[in-house]
Amino acid sequence: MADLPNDTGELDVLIVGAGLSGIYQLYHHRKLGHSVRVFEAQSDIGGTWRNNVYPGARVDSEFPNYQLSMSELWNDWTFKERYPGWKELQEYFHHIDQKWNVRKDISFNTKVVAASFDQEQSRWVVTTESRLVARPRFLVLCVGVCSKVYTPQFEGLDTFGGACYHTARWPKEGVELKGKRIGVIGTGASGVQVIQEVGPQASHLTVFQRTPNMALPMRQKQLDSKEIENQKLIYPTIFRRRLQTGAGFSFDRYPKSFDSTSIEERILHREDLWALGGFHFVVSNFKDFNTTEHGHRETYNFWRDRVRKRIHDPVLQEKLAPPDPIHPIGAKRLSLEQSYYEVFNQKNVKLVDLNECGISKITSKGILTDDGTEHDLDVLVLATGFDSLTGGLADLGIQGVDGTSLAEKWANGVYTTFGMTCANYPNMFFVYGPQAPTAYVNGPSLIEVQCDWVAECIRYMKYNDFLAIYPTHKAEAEWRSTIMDLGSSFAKTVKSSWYFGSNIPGVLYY
Ligand code: N01
Repeated sequence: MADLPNDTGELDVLIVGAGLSGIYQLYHHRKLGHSVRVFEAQSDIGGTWRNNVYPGARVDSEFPNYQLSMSELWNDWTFKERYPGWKELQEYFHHIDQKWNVRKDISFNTKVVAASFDQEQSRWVVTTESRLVARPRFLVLCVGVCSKVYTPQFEGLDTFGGACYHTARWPKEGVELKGKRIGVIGTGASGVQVIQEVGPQASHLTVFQRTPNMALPMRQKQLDSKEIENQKLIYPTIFRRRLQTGAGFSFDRYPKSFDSTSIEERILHREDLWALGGFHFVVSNFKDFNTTEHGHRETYNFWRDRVRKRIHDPVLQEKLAPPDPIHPIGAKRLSLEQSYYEVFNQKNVKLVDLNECGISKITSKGILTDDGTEHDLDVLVLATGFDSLTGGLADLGIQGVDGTSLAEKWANGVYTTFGMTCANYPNMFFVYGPQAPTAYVNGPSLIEVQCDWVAECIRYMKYNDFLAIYPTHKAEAEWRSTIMDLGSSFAKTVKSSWYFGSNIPGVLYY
């Protein structure tokens, strides 16, 4: 059988997905001497960073946090920017491959379409689009949160005569945007990045905004390689520290509470965070800044006033940085920006507030809004996000031992244990998925914690000749209740957020 180690397709472990988590999981099983294979739907490694190659795409996690912690990877690798872009991240993946030769254990262009558990043999039977069949004892799903793109059902989308791209399906060879009339729908992390990048190139840019983004200054900079070599002396400490903090970064909340601090200390601390840039403004804020009403308000007002100073037009100030917070800080993903707000001062850039005037339909020439205006476009960019938390997993066609698919199991709300396993799905694990800290933390930190646990669990199962492991329904119900208690107050305050699955019509996460 092509691409599998033997004719029966039997393996100890099958991993689905060759992004950072899939590769790190592979590393573990090789070390443990397990027979292991990775099935990857795309034609190369990199996962999210293979697909998200839209103009301006870069990671929002500050250097050196966004990388794996093993010294064999970082001792001769140096990022060049504080927030590396997609090209540099792809180079990082190639560096990993040079070190570990991961490609030899990966079947590319191999999309999993069905899987069920053979209880007699205690093995998964996994089928791919090309009819390859693998029979692993353990199935580890590493498909990430960006594998299933979300394109809203705009009327007439297929009639558009220009070029139309979702940010996560951007052509690898790039797109000529200079001098074009460009429309961008969506102002999430992808929208902010693409808008600030294409604004200066376009002959005209129209931004269709539904919810303003609370974007923070990135303060991007080039890194000095000599400085980094010195910093490497403390990398082990940094990587251990990121496992001890709330958001998986090497920095954490300010240990003082908002109310116990003088107004002077509050002002000076916020100024420091603002100058540092990035997520420091929220992650290193007072420990109760968003749980006390006045702490939250003071923080929001600071952000709003700083942003408004950068926008010339008072109407645009209101729309991009509204007088009052639209939802609690952190209930939706904040973004990092470099010149996002200045772009709206350009004469060739227009903001359409979809709350005042919605999209009526897409026409052959562009976008028709409810007020009868037709916005003519050459290029339409859909920065409309992903069916993030459950979409990629549910799409794999996996059936539990009761014959229920994951999509059916989660149709009335998501049930997992620890966001990593499911009742009725023996020997199946997932990483960076729903009901885990996924949305709230630095990716590699969580990936290492979860992958270490999964690999150790599989090692223990094999060592003790245990046949199957799965959680009970009671454990799932308890975990769901814990998650609901943690997130439901936030979830109720936002209309749509991928953090709660509520960005996808019909998906019931909460
Ligand atoms: O997607 P999103 P994203 N009509 O879901 C709008 C990771 N990531 O691709 O806010 C009009 O956040 C929607 O409006 P609203 C990262 O974890 C990371 O930007 O729902 N508009 C919103 O503005 C990130 O959080 C990086 O009102 C519609 C936008 O589309 C996650 O991926 C870079 C609409 C979607 O925003 C997702 O980010 C890229 C409709 N029908 C991605 N439907 C970095 O690290 C949706 N929208 C930098």
